[in-house]
Amino acid sequence: MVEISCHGSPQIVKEIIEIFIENGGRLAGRGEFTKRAFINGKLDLTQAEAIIDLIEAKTEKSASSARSQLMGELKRLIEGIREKVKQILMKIEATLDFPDDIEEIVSPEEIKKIISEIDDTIKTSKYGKLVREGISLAIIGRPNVGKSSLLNLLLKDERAIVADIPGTTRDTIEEQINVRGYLINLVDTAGLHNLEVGAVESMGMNRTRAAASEADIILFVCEATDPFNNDDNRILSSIDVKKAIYVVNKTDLRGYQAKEGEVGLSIVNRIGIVELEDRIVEKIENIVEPREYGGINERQKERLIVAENALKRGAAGINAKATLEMIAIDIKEGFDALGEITGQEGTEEVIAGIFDRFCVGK
Ligand SMILES: Nc1nc2c(ncn2[C@@H]2O[C@H](COP(=O)(O)OP(=O)(O)OP(=O)(O)O)[C@@H](O)[C@H]2O)c(=O)[nH]1
Ligand SMILES: [Mg+2]
Repeated sequence: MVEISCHGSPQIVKEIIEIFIENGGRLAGRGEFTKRAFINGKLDLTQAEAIIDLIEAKTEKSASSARSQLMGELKRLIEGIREKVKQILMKIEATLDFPDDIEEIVSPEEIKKIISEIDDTIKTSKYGKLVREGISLAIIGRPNVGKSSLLNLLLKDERAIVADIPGTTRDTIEEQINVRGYLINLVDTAGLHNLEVGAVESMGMNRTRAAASEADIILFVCEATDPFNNDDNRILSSIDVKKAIYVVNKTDLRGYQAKEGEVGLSIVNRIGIVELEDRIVEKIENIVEPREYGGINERQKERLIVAENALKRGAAGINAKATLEMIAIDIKEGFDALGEITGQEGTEEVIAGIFDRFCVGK
């Protein structure tokens, strides 16, 4: 390996690269260095994927999840499960020529234990999705209650226009924020009301309704001067209140005693923010069980489901006294699917797909 230190001007770098290429060198491909580490057995596929996760990590929790996967946490887990499947497969294969009562060789309970281990791992995909993609949180309420002010406050930036005119926000505004290490996709929306509206405002309100139904969490905002009035209640009846955190804003205008399950807020006086964050975190941790370390990604989840289903068929086969060959086919399918997670099995295509997500130089 040769490392070149040169002056940083693009022209000098370009000329040096050209000299190398003229002499038989070539530019590295996407993720080529990581791919080589994978091919040489220094990393498995889950660790290679963790490198992308780490590069893309936007919050502490995203980074620590990626780091634990990079250290081989998931690799060891999957290899452990796969080893157990292999033991079963070997037992079946060893007795293929001496057909005996299959239940004496492998019990369905043994397979069920593995299935439940796989199931536990699949459950971590919720946390995996949270740390990779974030959780969606929509700010919903009637016009002028301070929704955009709340977005700006949480974002610590004057992103959205705030004005004392109902109907200021026409379109949804999306931004990512970090609340105590959790990645949140925050959506500010157009205020919902029942008055005559023009075409643009009505399109905006349709987007609000879509945002409310897609959100994992809804910040329902109303005003301390007139909290939970008919308009508020009409909105509340149109959303899934299980997802809602009730926020009563503008408590500076009129003293408001927040009831159980409500957060009193004054955005102008910056009062109630810590409590609001507490509620958001609480809500997230109700939806997704917090974990010390990583959750699996969509690819890994899909392969685990394939493995789980194959093993279920294998266990059913044993119960139904199917032939050893038939049972072995199912168990082997499970074994292979697990191997595709770590990259011990699998096509060049899958592997190429993973490294294509890298940038050059990684
Ligand atoms: N007194 C007081 N005024 C506030 C507070 N929060 C927001 N406001 C004011 O309320 C008005 C409306 O705020 P916005 O954030 O634009 O309200 P909105 O809910 O986004 O309104 P639409 O986009 O029209 O639906 C602005 O004049 C804000 O300055 C608060 O805590 N106290
Ligand atoms: Mg607004």
